Amino acid sequence: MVENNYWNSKIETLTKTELKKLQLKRLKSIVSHCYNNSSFYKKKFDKSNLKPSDIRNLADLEKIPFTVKNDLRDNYPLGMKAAKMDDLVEIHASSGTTGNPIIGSYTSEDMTIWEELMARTIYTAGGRKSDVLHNAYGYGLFTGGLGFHYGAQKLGSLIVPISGGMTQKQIKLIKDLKATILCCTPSFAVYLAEVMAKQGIIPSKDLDLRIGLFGAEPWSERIRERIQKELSLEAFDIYGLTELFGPGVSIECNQHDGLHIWEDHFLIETIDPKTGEVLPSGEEGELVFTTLTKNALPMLRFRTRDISVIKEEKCACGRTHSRMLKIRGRSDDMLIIRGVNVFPSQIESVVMGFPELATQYQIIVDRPGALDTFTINVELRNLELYNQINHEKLKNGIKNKIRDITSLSAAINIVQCGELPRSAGKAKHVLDLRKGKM
Ligand code: DLL
Repeated sequence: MVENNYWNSKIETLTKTELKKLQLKRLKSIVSHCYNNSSFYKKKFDKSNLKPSDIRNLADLEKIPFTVKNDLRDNYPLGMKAAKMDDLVEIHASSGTTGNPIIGSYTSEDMTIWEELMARTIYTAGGRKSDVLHNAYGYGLFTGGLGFHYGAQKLGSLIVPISGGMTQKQIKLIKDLKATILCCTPSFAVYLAEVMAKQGIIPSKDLDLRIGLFGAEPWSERIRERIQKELSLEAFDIYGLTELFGPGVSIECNQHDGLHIWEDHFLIETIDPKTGEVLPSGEEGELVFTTLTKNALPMLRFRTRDISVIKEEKCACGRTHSRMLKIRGRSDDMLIIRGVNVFPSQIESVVMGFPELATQYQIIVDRPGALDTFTINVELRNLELYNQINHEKLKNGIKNKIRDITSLSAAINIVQCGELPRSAGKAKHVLDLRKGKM
């Protein structure tokens, strides 16, 4: 690989020893920053009888307690921040386990780092200044749209900030502006391919797409093959989460043999999701990240719930930063529907708010074509209600509440009292029929 294929060759090809030295320096500094500026972390450290000076080498990381999604929820909206309110310049958000979203906050220094990370990420997948980047990730609170936007601008590419939806317009602009990079969820890419095929568009002849940057939800090698063939482009997996800036935590290089994690900004561990025990690299487990450079909302040992395997060996592309294999699944019950994180408990809280409904409910997610379908079966509290209530009004009431919380439109089915399956053991509220179709 030639030198100019790196965004920052000095950083991307550091030896492991140099990388570890940099990580330790940054770890010590971020731990002190957390202790001195975040009451949340100070309390956590004090409770464990830990002082920043106890972190002397990378192995000492294990002394620090984990941070979990619930910490962010419990400290909603900005209770975990480690910067002054006045120094915050932006926030992003994703769904939490209840009605409260998870808020990620950024100082202007954080924004500069994120923009640089995203530029490096797009560059690693082959994106260059001369590219036209069609960005169909959602703009707004979601980190996807703006994350790509900032990175592409740093790179100097032409960005088309179309956001999600408007499929016809997307296709028209991809064609007319000669987009070369497509950024969207993999399921939207499949959908675009389907609509294009119906319109008689042949991507290899009619379009200029050459690269796709797909992430925000799990996707398989089967989907990759399909997208590559149907859209005539090279598909790259990109990973990230709101708690760790957003997209730009890791990306595949042209070897497509795992996603390089930017280890100058993140420390990575894999743990046994049941016991919390740290696993040797190469073993499958839950990914745990420590941010080394984030100021507003640093994450010390953040449990992602995402299951993967870490490969430490140097990649054939020349980069030394470790790789994570494609996400294998999650260790909690979070669903990702059309790229949006949804917890069954969010749906439950809506159902429980309607006195006409029983406590039974069922969430059915499927992917009959390219896009996810999202159906909620709810059951009436007693038999008499069936003829007494206005079904349409109740359905719309539930639908609107679900949309408020998840931003998704769900199909609601009201069934008669006693119709939904009961279980003797753990209630099974979720039927994810997408498995095997992805
Ligand atoms: O989905 C950030 C992102 C935007 C990544 C655009 C890539 C592209 P959240 O909404 O906070 O952030 O959701 C984070 O999505 O914990 C994973 O479970 C899942 N996820 C993200 N990327 C991937 C991926 C964005 N490439 C959660 N493969 C994470 C599998 C992914 N799952």
